[in-house]
Amino acid sequence: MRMVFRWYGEGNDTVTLPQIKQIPGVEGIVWALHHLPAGEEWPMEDILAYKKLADPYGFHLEVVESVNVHEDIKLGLPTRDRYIENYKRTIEKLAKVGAKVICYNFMPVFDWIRTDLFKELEDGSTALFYEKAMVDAMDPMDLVRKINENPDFTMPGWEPARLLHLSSVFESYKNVTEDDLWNNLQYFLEQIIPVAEANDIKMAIHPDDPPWSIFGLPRIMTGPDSIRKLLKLVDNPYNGVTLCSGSLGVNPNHNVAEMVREFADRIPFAHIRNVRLYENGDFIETSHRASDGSVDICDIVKAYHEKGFTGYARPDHGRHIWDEKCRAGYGLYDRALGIMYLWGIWDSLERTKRGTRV
Ligand SMILES: [Mn+2]
Repeated sequence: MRMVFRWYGEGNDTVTLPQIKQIPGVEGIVWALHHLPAGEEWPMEDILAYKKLADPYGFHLEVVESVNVHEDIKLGLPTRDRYIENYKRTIEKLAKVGAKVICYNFMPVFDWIRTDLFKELEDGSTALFYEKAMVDAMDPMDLVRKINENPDFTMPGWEPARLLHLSSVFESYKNVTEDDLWNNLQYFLEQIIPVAEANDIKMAIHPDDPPWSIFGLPRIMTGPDSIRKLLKLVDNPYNGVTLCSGSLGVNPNHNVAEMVREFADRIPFAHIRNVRLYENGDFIETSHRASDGSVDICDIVKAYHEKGFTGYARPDHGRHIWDEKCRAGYGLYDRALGIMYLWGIWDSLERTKRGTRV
């Protein structure tokens, strides 16, 4: 397990590289050029500027999250070919700074959805919260307004430019079915995977968050059946999954550890975090500790360990604790605690396996 930590870049993150350097066992940053709209080819000079920031700390740039997929590709519009070409050129450039994994998603319109970014937990910390009844009853434009009331940072997937055109994008999806979305994903992957393979970069799709349809939009990366289908769509080791225990874990029927055991050799990147589910379908993100949430983090780490996992892992999100002011879900403290919990499980498994000191 190779630990990495998401960082949004200079002036775009409250956490600093010197701070990340002091979290035990973090070897690289998970990064992206967040200022670019989806679909654009990433300029080499911007990529190199990022490398220049990471180099003094010895952090590698092997995990990129995300290179976003342009809406026209998801919609299967004729204009998609231009954006797919840009994507290929970006892959080639990323290979030049040592990228090994590109995380992306194929969710229409919205990236992740929550109804409260700072919901208070019993201990006074706050965390990302999803109220099912509210989303079910909500006009998506209300959600956009709500998100825009927190203008401190632009959120990945929620860029203002993108939200501006929301109603027209919604309109475009009116007649797009799940099958259409699968076909469009296949078209994309059939072109992208050979380029990824030639550049030794694994493509790792992130499951939908939450893994079900919202606002009547089709969603296809929702559980083990979709992962099986995805892996066969283009059956190549460079076509893989970012297995996110937090996204997949909000469906009480999902056993994420079993998914690790089934798909291990096609998981180049693991997102490992916990979430607490309520009977009414609501959920809140919790500490990583297994007993604090509904997802068995111990068994998930055990499954990775059994499989001899050598891919990358990140603690994904954390709560906001100790009065930290930070991006929602992306503070320093709780993610650092999460990493130490994951290492604690991993190291003890490693010691048991070797029957000796780690
Ligand atoms: Mn995730």
